[in-house]
Amino acid sequence: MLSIGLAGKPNAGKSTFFKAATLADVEIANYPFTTIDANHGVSYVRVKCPCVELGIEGGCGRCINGSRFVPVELIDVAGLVPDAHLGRGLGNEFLDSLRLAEVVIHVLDASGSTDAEGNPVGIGNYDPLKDVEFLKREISMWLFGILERNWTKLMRQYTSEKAKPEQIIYEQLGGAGVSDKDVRWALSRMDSDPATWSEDDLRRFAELLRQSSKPMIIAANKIDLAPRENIRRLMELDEIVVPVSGAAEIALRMADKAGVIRYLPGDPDFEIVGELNRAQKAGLDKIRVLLKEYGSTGVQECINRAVFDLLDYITVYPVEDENKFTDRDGVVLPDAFLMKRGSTARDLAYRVHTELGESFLFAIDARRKLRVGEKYELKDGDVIKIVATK
Ligand SMILES: Nc1nc2c(ncn2[C@@H]2O[C@H](COP(=O)(O)OP(=O)(O)O)[C@@H](O)[C@H]2O)c(=O)[nH]1
Ligand SMILES: [Mg+2]
Repeated sequence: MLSIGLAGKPNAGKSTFFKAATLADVEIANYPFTTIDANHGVSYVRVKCPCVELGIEGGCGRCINGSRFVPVELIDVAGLVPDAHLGRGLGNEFLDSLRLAEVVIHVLDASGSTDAEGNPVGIGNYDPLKDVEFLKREISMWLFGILERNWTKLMRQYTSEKAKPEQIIYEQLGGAGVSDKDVRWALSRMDSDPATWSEDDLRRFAELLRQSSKPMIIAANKIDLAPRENIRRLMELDEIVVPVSGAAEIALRMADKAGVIRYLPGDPDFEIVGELNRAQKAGLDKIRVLLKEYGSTGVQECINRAVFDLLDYITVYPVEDENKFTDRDGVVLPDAFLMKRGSTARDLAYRVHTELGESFLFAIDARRKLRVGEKYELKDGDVIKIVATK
């Protein structure tokens, strides 16, 4: 499953975001579990289910009024402080939990009520823009540390054994969730031979590796408290910045679970359907004002933008019956797979089952009833039947 890391300084709101994003109603969670352990949970991207466009009567049973929730893993990385890569505040241990993450949501306290170390200082007394660069630096310096530890040895291997630098570097970084593609991309942006690099060059290289292997989106959290000026300045940055209130999202999901409102994660509004006391009503009224201003609480938007905008994934639906859009047992659109844009029909076959990948003959684009070959590039929302020799 695709992994998303939540990182940031202490008290920025990571655990609140984590709790909100992993608190799923039974209807949404057509996945067996939502909590893996205290820091690993299951969240969902929200996509438009093809069953609506395909005109499937009565819907597919796997979506809620056309909204489909596809599971992703969320990791709550404990708070990082400046110089975490040097081991400050248990830094390295926490950085290591980012190994699995393909993308990072930087949860940032946009209200300016916590200082660089996460200590409370009162709203507006710290400039949240100062936090934007710190996390990037910690992650790239963590990667730098892994490389630097063995750099001399690695370069000796490279020059004496004529081994390929991308291979040596990739092996050294293997555990940090850096792909060979990331290494090749970063190398292509350096203008000299690795054997001649200074320490500064190696730092620059580590930062390139970070950009490629741990791209980052900013969750400008606590918008319910934040001075509007802070949000405006954050939105002007050359980054993906999403205004967020993790606290509001928790309140809405709990109220939905309790049956007093109807709300789907990511919705721009909610409907009151149960009895509310005065305090609950006042709390929800405040949240409604926030939703009107920002369009949503931002939690779902962060997950979606991380997966679809930053990582460039698409959603694909394998079926066995291209006319009824079902599996063998008649379940309509049983599975939704997140795959990298550029993936092919054969990649999908492998994803369903190794055997299906190996015995692949051709595929059928079920929407167009069109036969396509192994190299066919999957499109977002494709419904595909794989035909194999066995
Ligand atoms: N007002 C408000 N408070 C929040 C929000 N998110 C988190 N908090 C509060 O900020 C504090 C730190 O939150 P927590 O999730 O524990 O931060 P972490 O250390 O990053 O995991 C707690 O008191 C939360 O209730 C939010 O969206 N709005
Ligand atoms: Mg926490």
